[in-house]
Amino acid sequence: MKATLTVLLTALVTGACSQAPPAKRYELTGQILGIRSEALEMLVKHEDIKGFMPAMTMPYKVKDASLLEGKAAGDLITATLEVGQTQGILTAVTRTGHADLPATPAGETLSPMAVLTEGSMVPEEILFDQDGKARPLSTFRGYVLALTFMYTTCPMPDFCPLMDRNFATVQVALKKSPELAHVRLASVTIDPAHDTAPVLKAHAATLKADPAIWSFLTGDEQNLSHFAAQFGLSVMRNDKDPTDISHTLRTIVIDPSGKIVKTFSGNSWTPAELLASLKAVPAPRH
Ligand SMILES: [Cu+2]
Repeated sequence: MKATLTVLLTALVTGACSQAPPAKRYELTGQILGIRSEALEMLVKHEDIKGFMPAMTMPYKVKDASLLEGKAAGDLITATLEVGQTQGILTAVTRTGHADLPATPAGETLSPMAVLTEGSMVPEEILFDQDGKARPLSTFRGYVLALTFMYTTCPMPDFCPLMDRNFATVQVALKKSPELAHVRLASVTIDPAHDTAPVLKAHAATLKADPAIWSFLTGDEQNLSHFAAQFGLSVMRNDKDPTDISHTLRTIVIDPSGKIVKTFSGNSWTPAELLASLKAVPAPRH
């Protein structure tokens, strides 16, 4: 018995050190709403993925260009979603038919209001931090701020969890760079109903977020959706299922006067790129 346990433990430890855990595979059924060949990406509106995530509309990377061949917006598909440690990717895509596109195209094109451009002032927004303290956006004036959007239960490792990992990497760099002591990070939840202050506080702890540098912010759901939309971020909620949130990504660099310096779309930006853009903003004079 003891020997068996030792063998088992050794196997577990060796396995953990030598290789990443195997990717999990899920079958997905849905419709292609758009294709970006150059990014090896398709926007898919899919049904529930049993055991993984609710019905959503999201961009997915495909493993290689051949999977996009002969596919067009409107195609009905079945596909295999392979979810590893850091990303989810489609490894097989089969066309099963074709249907008209939904009347309202989802995803990047859906932007219900004018998007703030670089150089415009970020409007005031009342937010609350992970301690439940009011944190109006204007309290970040005088700092260079990187702000992103996420939610703690996002199931896609290369979406919100990637934003968290990138910010964690940037925080490590900030701590080593006294010349960047005026930089702050803020992660704003798009799921305030679930992501209350205590939930955000626990989430921040798992990421080793230093509250002096990195805040997690929540607020009123409607206000937050409106706030996020101003940066071009689309959030679509399923009225019947609160866990079903389809969304895009935006990360914004804001200067000490409250002006937008740069907007990163999607998930392909790197911590080094964000750091470079934070460094390029002149430090505030005190
Ligand atoms: Cu997400």
